[in-house]
Amino acid sequence: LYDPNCNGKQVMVHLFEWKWTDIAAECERYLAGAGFCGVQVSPPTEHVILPENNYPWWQRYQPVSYKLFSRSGSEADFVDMVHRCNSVGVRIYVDAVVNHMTGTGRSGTADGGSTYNSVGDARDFPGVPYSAEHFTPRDQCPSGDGNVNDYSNPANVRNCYLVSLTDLYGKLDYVRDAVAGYFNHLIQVGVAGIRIDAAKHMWPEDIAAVLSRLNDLPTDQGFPAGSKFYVFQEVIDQNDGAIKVDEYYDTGYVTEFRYCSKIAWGIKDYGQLSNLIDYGWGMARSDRAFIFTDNHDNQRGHGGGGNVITHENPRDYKQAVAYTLAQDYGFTRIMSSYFFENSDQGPPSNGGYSTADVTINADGSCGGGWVCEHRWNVMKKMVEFRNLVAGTTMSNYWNNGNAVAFSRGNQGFFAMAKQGSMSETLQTGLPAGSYCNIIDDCASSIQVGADGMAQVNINNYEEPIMAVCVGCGG
Ligand code: LAG
Ligand code: CA
Repeated sequence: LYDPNCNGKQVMVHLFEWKWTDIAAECERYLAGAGFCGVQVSPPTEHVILPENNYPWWQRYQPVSYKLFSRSGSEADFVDMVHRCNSVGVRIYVDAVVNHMTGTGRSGTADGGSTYNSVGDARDFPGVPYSAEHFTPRDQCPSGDGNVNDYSNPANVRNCYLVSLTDLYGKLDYVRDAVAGYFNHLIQVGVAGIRIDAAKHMWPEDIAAVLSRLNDLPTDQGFPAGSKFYVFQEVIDQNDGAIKVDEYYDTGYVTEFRYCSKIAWGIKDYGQLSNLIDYGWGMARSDRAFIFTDNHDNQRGHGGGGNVITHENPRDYKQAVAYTLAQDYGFTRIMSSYFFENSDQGPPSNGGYSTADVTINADGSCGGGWVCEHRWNVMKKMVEFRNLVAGTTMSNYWNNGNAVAFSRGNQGFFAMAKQGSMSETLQTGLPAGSYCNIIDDCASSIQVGADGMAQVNINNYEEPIMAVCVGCGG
């Protein structure tokens, strides 16, 4: 439940809207070598198709059945991806949408062939199958129009319809069995874990009841006997309502959205980095916190939005991700995006509904509208750093408001300078020796004396970051 099942590796990447064929190739050609734990993939289930909205990315958050057929590919493609990624030691984590089915008032046939009808009182999803009695009864929802509109009341948040999405009645054994059946199918294929979408809108005991029905992970996909599904739950707790992240600790990790605001603030004002993790704010304890600088929602103003740093500001973004991976709080995910002009826009396409391939340029960057932050040199090097220093704590913390530095046990040392330069004599915590900066591909280095002190110089406006470690880099 709490182990991502990736042999101690520390960083997941969300390949938002990528096709299964591209993810399989990315595992083999890049992620395995770069030391990634695994990939969060977009929802793999059959979903509504919305030409009238120009096939927005969010159509995949309106499932029609648990058949593995989506805009990212067929079940055969999905299985092939999971197997190929597992065989190079990169795990797959599914974005699981199980709080609800489609929005109300929708009907049609999904891409895997299942029909759906949520018009009027109809709640027909024969592909599962679900029908009207499997949705939360109206009298359980204390809101005037049946939609979530009062975050101070848990029954409102969890029993009403989230943006008019037909809400599954998680109290029922039938619904629990259906959702567990979907998850056990993923497990049998070799998926290592899930993000539970909209977990805040589900009762923790309903999630627990589903998880209690799950099988162990299959040994034929390289999981040690007795391995459990890794679970991280999307709970947006910004100290703005009745639902708190700690209600979900027994059922897995929780997304810590306050970290997104905190790191954005810290990059703007380095002084704030000193108290980045603020348990007074109610931030999740480290061994339950699932953290990220931005996600597919808040990078485009959805899911509550917020003040976050994204790839659109590369200089700040590199600092935000570097700091996130350097410090010791939480389990980390990095975002891999596509460029967009409006917040509904779907992924790069071949016209209409068909998602375009990810193209890889000769220099290793991506083309065709894909940003591929995870391929930026700083990100790749910091993944190496985080894996290497795993298990050590931060110490020798130094921060003068313009530059910051700290060590990770006696394994690593990190420094960052907001204005692009710094020159300080600092305690590195490292054994004596010469260490090169992996961020600039070892163009610069530091000499650590017998007392652990070193002269730390940074002179690089675009990437004002230093990361050195025992046994990394050149
Ligand atoms: C999540 N977290 O709790 C996802 O991270 C978030 O991306 C999902 O919303 C949400 N839960 C439901 O799974 C996304 C979009 C919404 C979109 C929804 C369903 O952010 O904008 O709603 O997916 O596709 C759309 C329309 C709404 C409409 C609704 C139902 O924007 O206006 O009411 O569909 O028809
Ligand atoms: Ca609900």
